[in-house]
Parts: sequence; C-alpha cells; structure tokens
Amino acid sequence: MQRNIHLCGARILAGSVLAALAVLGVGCAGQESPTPPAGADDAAMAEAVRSEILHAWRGYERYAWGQDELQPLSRTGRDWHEAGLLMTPVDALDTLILAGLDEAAARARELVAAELRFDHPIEVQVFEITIRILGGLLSSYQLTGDQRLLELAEDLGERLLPAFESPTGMPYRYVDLVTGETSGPESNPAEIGTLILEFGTLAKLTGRDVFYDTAKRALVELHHRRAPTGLVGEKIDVETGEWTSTRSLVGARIDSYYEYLLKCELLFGDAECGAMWREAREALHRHLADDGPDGLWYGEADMRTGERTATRYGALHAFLPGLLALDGDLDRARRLQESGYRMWSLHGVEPEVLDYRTMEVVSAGYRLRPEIVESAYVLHELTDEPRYREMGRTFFRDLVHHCRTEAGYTVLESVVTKEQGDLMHSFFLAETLKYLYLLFEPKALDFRGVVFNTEAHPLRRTW
Ligand code: DMJ
Repeated sequence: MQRNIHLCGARILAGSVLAALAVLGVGCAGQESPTPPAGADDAAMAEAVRSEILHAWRGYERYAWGQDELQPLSRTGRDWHEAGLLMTPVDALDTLILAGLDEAAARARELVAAELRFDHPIEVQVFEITIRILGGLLSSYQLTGDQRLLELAEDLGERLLPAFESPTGMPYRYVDLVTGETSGPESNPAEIGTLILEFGTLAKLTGRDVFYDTAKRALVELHHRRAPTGLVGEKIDVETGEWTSTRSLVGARIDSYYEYLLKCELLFGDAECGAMWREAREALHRHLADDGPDGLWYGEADMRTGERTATRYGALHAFLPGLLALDGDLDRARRLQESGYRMWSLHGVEPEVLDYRTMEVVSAGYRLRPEIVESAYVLHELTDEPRYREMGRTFFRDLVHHCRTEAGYTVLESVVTKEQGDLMHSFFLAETLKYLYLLFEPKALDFRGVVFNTEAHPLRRTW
C-alpha cells in the first residue's frame, strides 16, 4: 500500500521519496533557502532565525488567525476547546517582542487584549494553560507594561484556583473556567509542580499571596511524598496522595517539576524550594544517571528501589543540561548535552524517545520540541563556548530542512522517514525559535535578569 508523505510542503508517494528528494533538492529547490551558508556569522544566523519567526507567525496569521494553533499542511487552524484561548498569539507574543518584530507583536498584542476572554464554560488542563497562557501574559506584561495583560492574567489565575481544592492541596488536572468544577484526580509531578513560577509571579504583581501559597503548597505536598530513595514517580492520585505509577525518570510527566524546584529559588529566593531541589538532584544523580563509555545519560528507575528499569532518554529529557548548568554543574551539563546532540544527529532530528544503550528509536515522532535548543542557549550563556552555537546551527539547519512548510513549521511523524504531520505547536514560536534567536542574538535579553518559565517566558523579579 502506498502512503502519502509530505516533504517541503509537497505531497508525494512514499515510494517516490528518494526520487522526489532529488527533484526537490536538499534545501527544497524553488524556495529561497532560509539557511545561511556554512560559516555565516552570528549576526547572519540571528537574522535568519528572525525571518523564520516571521515565517511561522505569518502562517498562523494567514490560516489560523484567532484560533489556538496552526495546522500548516492543511492550512487550517484548530482550537483545543469549544472556545479558543488564542494559544499561539499569547505564547508567541514575547518572542515577537524580543525579536524586534514590532508590527507582528502589535497585532498579536491587540488580538490578545481585545479578544481573549476566560468566561467560557470549558474544562481546561491546569498545567498547559498555566505555563502557556498565564506565563505568556505575565512575561508580555513585564515586557510592555500593558495593564490589560496583567488583568487577563489575574482573571485567569482566579479561575484556575479551584483546581487546588483537593484533599491534599495538589491540583486536579482539569478545571472548568466558569463553574470551577474539577476532574482528573490522577495527575503527575510535572502537572502538580510546574505552577509556582507563574502563580508566584502573579502573587507578587497583584499583591495577593493566595496565588503563591496555593501553588507552593502543591509543590511541597508532592515533595513530601517522595520515596526514601528521594525519587518521585510518574503518576499520583491527588485525592489519596498515593502513587499510581512508580516509574521514575526525568522526561514526560516529571521533567519540569525538577526545573521549578530550582527556579523557584532563583526567582523568589525561596530557600525551601532550593533545599527540595538539592535533595531531588542527589537522587537523580544516584539512581537515574547512567555514566559510562557511551557518555552521560539519565535513564529510568523504580522510585521505591532506585533500580534501573529502562535506558531511555528523549526530546523532553533534554532540558536537564540547561538546568544542571543553571545550578552550576557545568561538567555534567556539558556531557549530557553532548549525549543529546548524539541523539539529535542520529537521524538529523531527535526522536521523542531513544534507547541510549542500543541507540534504537523507541518513539519516532518529533514535535518541534525546544528542550535541546534551550540547553544549548543556557550553556552558551554560562560558558561562552562556541560549541553551543555550532549545535544551534545544526538544529536550525535541520529544522528548516525537515520541518519547514510554505505555511509555517510542522511536526514530524517520524524522524526516520521524515514524514511530516500537520501541527505547529504553540511552543515552537514560544520556545524553540525564541531560544534559537537568543542563542545568536543574546543582547536581545538580559539572561541574568530573568528566569524562564518552562514555556520559555522570561519572568523578571520586579518586586
Ligand atoms: C512545552 O509545553 C513545555 O516546555 C513543557 O515543559 C514540556 N512540553 C512542551 C515542549 O516540549
């Protein structure tokens, strides 16, 4: 059976891939190449990334205006819920501002300020809405001083608060924005523990401690349920406080919990968060780190015993080098980023999950994820080593080569076949392109003056 494959925006039959590649040429002949030649200087790289930010944004403007996300192959938009929440414009706004794309930023800002409303009776995922929308509104408010964005953030924060009304204080996964009804008692560390930067900043900017205290309690309650090994598991019931999956890793469902433990201390000076991070960090190094001839990786273990259960690492795990670097552990950070770069280079784009022992792909999709670029940016800021811009050149070249379409950028169904899917996640503009731009144009932002939330929204201490 023949399958359709999309490459460089063209639909072709799977059997003809190689012939089509030859016709299209490596850089998709017929399109002016957005990739600067090898050896181009950093300014040229920054300019090239900036113009791809505009390309991705224009795809959204043209085909998905007013909706949550762009589907660039079908050239349509999609909403997450019955009512849209302008996910892409909110997520992209600070990227447009930082890249100096003033007209696009003004259009995005007016759309958000004029059209975004939260009085829809829709059940939203607390974590996603917090990191993308609350985080995006707060950082854009700090960059522009536009009071309307802070008012929206406060309204949203208020509507999310009922999610925390569980017997343990850890939030349910979903809450209705109008009725406050909750659902989804089985949650996970990432969704419970990745709220303090946004709720904390909202508390500081509005003078309402309830936002800080509520999110902090959830974080502490989760940490208190760690195993004697110091590890947390992958799933937990917020009503009983019992773990429902004891699989422990630094990837999906847990990743940003670790990130926020450290960043809570960095942004708010909260020593209790710092102490929780340092304890968690030791458990990671002891039980999950796999340091051998194949390099440094962080695999999986059972939280109760600390015994190795899998040798898997992936696109989400790749935030860890950046976090270790922020914590001052440049040695581990450098080595882990080299492992991530090997993972990327295996097929010319990283897979969602890889078995690092066999180097076999376990989950082949690529969702336009930013984490490996984020780590390159942070490492470059902290070491000034050219290695990380070299990596950035590779990431950018490969993204353009495999994920660019005429109407924006899109996910890959498989990094092995390079078959394209049909979605530009909002975090591509919020994170992947922002970190790439900042890697080559660091002066666009005072790195030491901000803490990035997990959706790459820079938050500044203004209190
Ligand atoms: C983003 O929404 C955030 O970075 C989150 O922490 C993980 N998933 C995506 C990007 O991969």
